[in-house]
Amino acid sequence: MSTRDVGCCLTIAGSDSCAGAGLQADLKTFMAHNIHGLSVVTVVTSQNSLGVQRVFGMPRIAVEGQLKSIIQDFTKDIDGIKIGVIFNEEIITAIASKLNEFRVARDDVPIILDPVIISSSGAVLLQPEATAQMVQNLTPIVTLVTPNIPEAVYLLKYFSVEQTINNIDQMKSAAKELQKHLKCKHVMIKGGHLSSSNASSPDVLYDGVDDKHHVFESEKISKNFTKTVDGLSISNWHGTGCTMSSAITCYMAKGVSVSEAVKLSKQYVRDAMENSYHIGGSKTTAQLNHNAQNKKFNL
Ligand code: PXL
Repeated sequence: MSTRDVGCCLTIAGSDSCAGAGLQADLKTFMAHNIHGLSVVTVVTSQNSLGVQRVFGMPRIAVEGQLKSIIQDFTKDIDGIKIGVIFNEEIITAIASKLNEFRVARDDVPIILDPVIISSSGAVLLQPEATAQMVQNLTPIVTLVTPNIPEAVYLLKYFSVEQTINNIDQMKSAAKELQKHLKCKHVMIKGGHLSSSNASSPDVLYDGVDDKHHVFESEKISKNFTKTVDGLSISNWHGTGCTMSSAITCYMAKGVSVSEAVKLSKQYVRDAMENSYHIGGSKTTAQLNHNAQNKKFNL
């Protein structure tokens, strides 16, 4: 971290036209943490509160061009990097080659990958044939990978590990197994999809450097947990995964340990959910409030 009092993080992610997820969620999260956000666009999605209608991947040259401009000018400024939607082989190749260049000068910068595979409405955000490229060239240079349960199951299956994840013990073994195969430093599995009857949503971190598990318990942040927002019974908060991984990026950029960063980011997401509001046609989806800390200044 430099002596300036504003941090600087980069998000390499997809654009969400309703600005609840993707790079828009990342930039809001960065700003709420007093961090200047840089952004590289990988895909442009057409979406609204009802779902994702279209996904347009950027050409490789466009991703490379953005990263080249950022690296040329901001290499010494960047404190953390978050990666979201990476979509296809050519985009992953561009990201991996440019980040390898960046890492020659800055191998101290934490890189957090949220392995987004499919949107809640079913749109493909990682083409199946691109998984190989991701695990060969990208995850080995990543500090922390943050799958949710379906993503963890999908990735384990790619490595021929057939595992169901229904409880904390299975989350623990899955996180450790994934860390070994993905060759990243740490894996954190988000428990929002855990099909348990209780209201707990545990996240499990496997710290591959210290060979240690950390379990973070909290009230459920998931589809089964409903809350009344603006008179509607809300069961879905769009962009919680993006927000959590970008909040972790902020805390790690500030020099906080990976386990402390996960704990703090859970609280940030919780506050944004508690203060959420409703727009658009969906009767079950609310928007995260990234301004929760400043609510008292609202007019
Ligand atoms: O929430 C995952 C996600 C990330 N990034 C973009 C998305 C979505 C889900 O729809 O559209 C751009």
